[in-house]
Order: sequence, then structure tokens, then C-alpha cells
Amino acid sequence: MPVATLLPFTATPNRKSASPTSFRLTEKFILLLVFSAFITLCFGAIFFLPDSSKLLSGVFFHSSAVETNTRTGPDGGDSGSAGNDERVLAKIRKDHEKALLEAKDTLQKRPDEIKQDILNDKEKVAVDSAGQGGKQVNNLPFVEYHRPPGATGHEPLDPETRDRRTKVREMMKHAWDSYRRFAWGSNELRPVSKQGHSSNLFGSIKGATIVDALDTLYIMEMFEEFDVATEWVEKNLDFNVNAEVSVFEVNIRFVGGLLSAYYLSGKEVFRRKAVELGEKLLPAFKTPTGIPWALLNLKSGIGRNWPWASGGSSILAEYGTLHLEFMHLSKLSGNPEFAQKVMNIRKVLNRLDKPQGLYPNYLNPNSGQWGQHHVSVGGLGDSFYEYLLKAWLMSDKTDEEGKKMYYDALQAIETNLMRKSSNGLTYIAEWKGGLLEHKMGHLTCFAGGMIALGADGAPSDKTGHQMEQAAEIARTCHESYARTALKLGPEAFRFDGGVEAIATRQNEKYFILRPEVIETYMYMWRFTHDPKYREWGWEAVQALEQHCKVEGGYSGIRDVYASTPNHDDVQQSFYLAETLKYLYLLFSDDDHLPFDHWVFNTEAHPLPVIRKDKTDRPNEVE
Ligand code: DMJ
Repeated sequence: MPVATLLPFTATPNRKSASPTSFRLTEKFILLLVFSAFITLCFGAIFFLPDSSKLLSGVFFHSSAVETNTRTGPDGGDSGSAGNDERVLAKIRKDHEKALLEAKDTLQKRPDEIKQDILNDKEKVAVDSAGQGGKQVNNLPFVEYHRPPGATGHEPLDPETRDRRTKVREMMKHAWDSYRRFAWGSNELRPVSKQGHSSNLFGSIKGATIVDALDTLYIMEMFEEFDVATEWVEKNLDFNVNAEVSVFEVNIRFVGGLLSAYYLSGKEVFRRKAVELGEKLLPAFKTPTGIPWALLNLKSGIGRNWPWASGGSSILAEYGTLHLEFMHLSKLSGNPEFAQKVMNIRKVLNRLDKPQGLYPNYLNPNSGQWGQHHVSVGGLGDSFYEYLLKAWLMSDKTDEEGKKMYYDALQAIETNLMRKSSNGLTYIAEWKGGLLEHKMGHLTCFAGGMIALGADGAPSDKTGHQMEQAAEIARTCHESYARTALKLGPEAFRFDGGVEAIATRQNEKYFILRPEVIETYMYMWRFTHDPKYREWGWEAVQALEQHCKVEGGYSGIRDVYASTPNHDDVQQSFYLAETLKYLYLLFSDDDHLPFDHWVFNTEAHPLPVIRKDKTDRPNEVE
């Protein structure tokens, strides 16, 4: 058949042409156009066939799988195919064996270890794919997580201790379940009126109880509750608030709580949130001296001090209780600024003269001068001393400056503030411009535990003496409980006007579920194993159950000397963070959160010791 009959626009009879196959230029062009349109049509049609990707890979990209399949067929006549077949089969066998081994390995792990492995793998992938010199998408450096020892414990062998420990866990469950039921997302619970309670210490940040309780839930192995709390943190914990917060409270409860939750569980969300919040607190240090403001608006970054604090001063226990958390923030974020800020506070303090070697509670952040000369190891001063000692311990005993400041301060406290009552009770008084006020706060009772914790590092001739001091303070604080009607301690007790370890003023008779006395029992138990500390702790459990427990949680009490409790209707977040945690540890073995690996922040949030020889792996403590 002539080609001309197939082509509609070929030579026509009236055209002058030398032969049927010779075309004019325009005709040639049209022919080319039609031909290429036809080819394009055929080619394009392939893309509209079903499952086109598979077809394309089969047609255009001969994948190794396709080749393998065709070559291993029964008719394969290629002489090299037998060898290939064997190699492929061997590889498949090997892969299967490897997968089986991995599965077996995984089955032997605890669920939380499996979860952690998955998280670690994810993290590695995130870092690899980010390819930004080790930076993750959230700009945090990659940190290989290793869980420090003793994050969870085991049942004590002694049945009585085991039962007591179980009881404390049940108390935690009641406190947590009630909060969850009546006040979920609020900062705290009102257990009598069964509703949320908000304190202005946290501005409009929410969920103080959730963040404060995270590590207690973890160490008590209440993992279901821990997961629910984690999910709340992931979805709801928000620091983008236009509100003024207490830098100290937010640091010890939120930053401390998040850091502990990270170190215990390895969950990245806690590291991310802790660093995010830490960054929001940094503007508080914008003062002429670098001594931070007490209050900070998290949105504007504008700070100020409590209006009642001597001449616009910052408070010792507030600016002096950032050190542990900020050192860890630098380690976990790679940002040295956090550490620099708190080390500068030390510098300012070391330049100042100290009256009788004591640290006044008030310091003006503009002038760098002391305010009123009021010294206390209780409210306004307490955790500053605690953090000097713990900074040294947490630094793997390398922070010699912190160590010296602590033991020097303790010596000045012993000389100027520590006294014995006429009936032999040791107490720590308060100092006002050289005069002693013979009053000891419930808050001051933490000092028994602190002195015991530091006794081992004291100059050798002082170790025994400091252990005795610690035991004496524990005894005095126990007396302050024993001498009340409800067997729970008052906010402050006095040693004057013929009384010893008793509150005499109505506004000092309340008990708000504070932990300090139990904290000291826990340290004393760990260091002495004297059973009386567990007995005293158990007395406190019974009193809490009898007088503070209500249907909707646990409540503080307005007057511990009254025969029946008048509830204040607040379940403080530190009841879950500290009081119940210290009670649980009091009835646990010493290898649960062991002291040579963990240091507790002032809100009882455990932070790992930063090993001096593992600077590149900040959270590895073994
Ligand atoms: C806690 O928030 C901390 O222990 C802080 O250091 C002082 N007191 C309360 C609990 O009493």
C-alpha cells in the first residue's frame, strides 16, 4: 500500500511534483508535526494506565527485583544465574536470621527500654536527616540518652517496710487521681471544694501539679499516669504567656520537674520544654549586677522585685536557687549562657563583705549592696545554702568554690544562729541586725538533711560533729510535730517565753503539707539506718491520713493545735513533688535514686551528677 494513501495531506494531483515521494518544505513540516504528535500521544497514554508507577518501573527502570525474579524462573538459561540464585537465597536467609535475633533480643527487654530504643533510633534518624552539623530541628544538640542508675527501685525485703511503701504509693494515687478528676490542667487542687486552684506564682502558666508530680509518678512506677501527664505536657504546657511569674518558683518546680522527667524517662519533650522555659527566664538577669529579678513577665521580658522586699532587693533564697537547674540547662542545650548567669551570681556574692560571715537575705540588684541585715536558714535564705553544697556534689565534687562557700557559711550559721534550748533541743534561730529571734521555721527543718548530706565532705574533724548536729535538728523538728494535737508540725515554732518547739502566734500554727521534716528523716535514714527515722516518718503518714485526707485529695490545716482539723482547702503541688516522694524513698532501699548518682533540687526533683570525665555525655552518670 502506497504511503500516500495513508497520509491525508500528501501530494495532490494538481501539484507539480517530480515524484510521489518528493514533498514541499511546508508539507514536510506538517508531516513531522503529525508524526511527533502521534508519538507523544502513545507515550503519554502509558501514564494513564492503572498502577502506572509499577508499570513504569517495570518498563523503563529495570529494578534489581524485577531482574532477580525473571532470572530465577525455571527457564532461565543464563549460565551465571545458578550462582546468583544461591547468593540471593543466602542473603535472604541471613536477613531472616538477623531479624529473628533482633526480635528475640527485643522480647527480653522491658517495655520502657523498648520505647526508649525506638526513641533513640528516631532521634538518630532526625539528626542524620537534619544534616545540620549535629543540630536537630529544634536547635538542640543531639544528646545520647543513658538512664542513670536507680531511676526505679524494688520492693524492700522487710514486709513492714514494704507495706508502708505501698501505703505511700496509695496516698500518691489518691492525691493524683483527685487532682486529675477535679482540677486537671489547673495549677493545684482544692480538695474540699473539689475544683482547681491557681496561685499567682506561676502567672498564667498551667499544670504545676502535673509537672511537679511527673518524677514521683515515674519513681513509683505509676507509668500509666506518667504517660497521661506526658501527653498533657506535649499538648498543653505553654510558656507563651503574657503574665508575670516568680522566677524561683517556676525554676524549681517547672524547670526542675521537666529536667528530672527527662533524666528519668529519656523523653525528648521534657528536655525541649525545659530549655524553652529556661530561655524565657533569661531576661530576668538583665540588671546592672546580673542578680536576677524575682518577678518576670514572660512575654515582655520585664522584671521587678517583690514590693515588700527591703528597698527593692532580690531575695537570697530566690536568686541563689537557680544554680543546679541552670547548669543542667547549659549541658542539655549546648548554650553556656545559663551556666554563665549563675556563676556570675557567685562572683557578685564573693565580692561583698559578709556580716559575721553571714549572707543577708536581701541584695539590691542595681547597686549590688545588701539590703536589710536579716539572716535566715528558713524562708528567704534556706535553699541558697542547700544549692552551694549540692552544686559541689552535682559537679562530681569539682566545684571547689561552691564547696568552700557552703562550709564557710555553715560555720557562720553554727557560730551565730545555732542554739540549744534549756531542755537540750538544738535549733537554728533567725538573725536581725545582730539580734537573735528564737524562732525556727518548718522550712528550716530541711537543714537536718542538708547538714547530714554535707557531713561526709566536711573537714575530717567536723564530720562526726555535723552528723550530730543533723540528728539534733531532726529531733527538734520531730518534737515540733509531737507537741501538737494533730501530730503535724506548725509553720514556725519558738524557743522563748517558756516554750520550746511550740508555735505561740496564731498565724504560725498552720500546716500546708510541707516536706522539710520528712526530707530530713529521709536523709538521716539513708546515712544512719537508725529505725527511729522510719518510725517518725510513719507517724507523719498516719497523721496525714487521719487529718489531711479528704474525699477529694489532701488538704492543709489551719491550726495543728486544734483538736479537730480545719482544712485550708489546698493540695499544694509540692505535696506530690516532695512530701510523698521523700516518704516513699524513706521506705525504699538505698539503691533507689542513690545519692552518689543523683542530687535533689530544692523541690525534690532528682538531677544526675555531671561526671567530670564525661563532659561530652552530660546525662551519663555511670
Ligand atoms: C518548696 O517549694 C521548696 O522546698 C522550697 O525550697 C521551699 N519550700 C517549698 C515547700 O515547703
